[in-house]
Amino acid sequence: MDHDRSSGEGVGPQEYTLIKMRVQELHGKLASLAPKVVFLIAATLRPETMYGQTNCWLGPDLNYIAVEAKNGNVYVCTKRAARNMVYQGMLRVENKVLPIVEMKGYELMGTKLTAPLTSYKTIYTLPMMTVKEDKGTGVVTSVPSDAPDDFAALIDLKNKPALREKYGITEEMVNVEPVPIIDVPEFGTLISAPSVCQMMGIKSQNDKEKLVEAKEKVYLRGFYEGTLIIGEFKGKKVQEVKKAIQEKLVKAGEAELYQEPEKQIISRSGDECVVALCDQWYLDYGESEWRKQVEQSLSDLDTYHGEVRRNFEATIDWLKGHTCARTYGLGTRLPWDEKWVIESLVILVSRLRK
Ligand code: A2H
Repeated sequence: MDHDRSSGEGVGPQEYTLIKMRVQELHGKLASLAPKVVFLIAATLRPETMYGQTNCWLGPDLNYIAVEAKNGNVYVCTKRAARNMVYQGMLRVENKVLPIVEMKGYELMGTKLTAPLTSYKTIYTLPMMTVKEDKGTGVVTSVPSDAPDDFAALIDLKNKPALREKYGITEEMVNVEPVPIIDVPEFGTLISAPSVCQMMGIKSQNDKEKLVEAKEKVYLRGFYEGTLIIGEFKGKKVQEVKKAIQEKLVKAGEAELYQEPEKQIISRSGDECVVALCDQWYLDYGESEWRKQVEQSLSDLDTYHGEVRRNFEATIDWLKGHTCARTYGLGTRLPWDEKWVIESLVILVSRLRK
């Protein structure tokens, strides 16, 4: 809860779609996992772009672990992501991270993967220097047609043989081209990310400032004005089909939903907080009968100022389920489920009502 945090007050959960990229052959550090099915799981906010995947990014110097998923498969991701997953019922063992294998990103470079929706039968893991350990799973799927970061990192590898050599990457592994998947009116028939990068003179992933600007341009246009030009949802607006594509991937067992704090949250005991899926009691503020009564009361009330009335109306409109109980602290026990204590602010409201 907010008052248990030493930093990160008000920070909420961020949902990602985890794309399951199956490892085709288990070599090196992953060899001991056979005969299990192993996936690198990439966190994305844009599941509708998966038609355009050309490769997978790992941070070469980041630490990764392999953990057993609930369904018996093995997932590869950062320890931090696994720590969120064990509290969301996604892994075999709950509430504790049990790594089966630990490895550095560079030990996984050049791994052959099978990814959903893309027309490339095999995609490879490649190094990207800007992959963050404290975001998503540390595994990033690459869609160079629609993500300037992905495009810039890919041209770096194509243009720099020394960089490829350092990580054992062959020319064949980077012999991929951005796939046109989303049509954006302003860019005409050009593919968004490559054309914006070219216009802005972006030549490498080191052009950090320009990349920030390019990203804003491409993402906003792609999301609000884009139309898919490939696959089952061809001809539909990106905004309208994003959810349907996400659901389709999840149903087919090709993706999972995952959440983590949208920014770092540290508890008063000094721990990094996770998003946990918990049982919880809610006050059903959105219930239509209750709402009608509240609206009636408000209409009978003299608020003295229109602004006050509008604030009440907006809040009544927005409030739906609101958590109302906690497991510790001072307070009154919930009469029908005594392991819970009624949240103190809720008591305050009921006293005010009296
Ligand atoms: B997105 P936000 Cl086509 N380090 O997926 C760096 N970047 C990471 C990451 C990490 N650890 N984990 C995820 N990401 C990327 C596709 C995509 C994405 C497209 C267009 C935009 C876009 C293909 N790459 O992101 O900071 C992933 O790239 C736009 C923001 O949580 C993920 O979605 O907003 C996105 O960053 C999440 O970034």
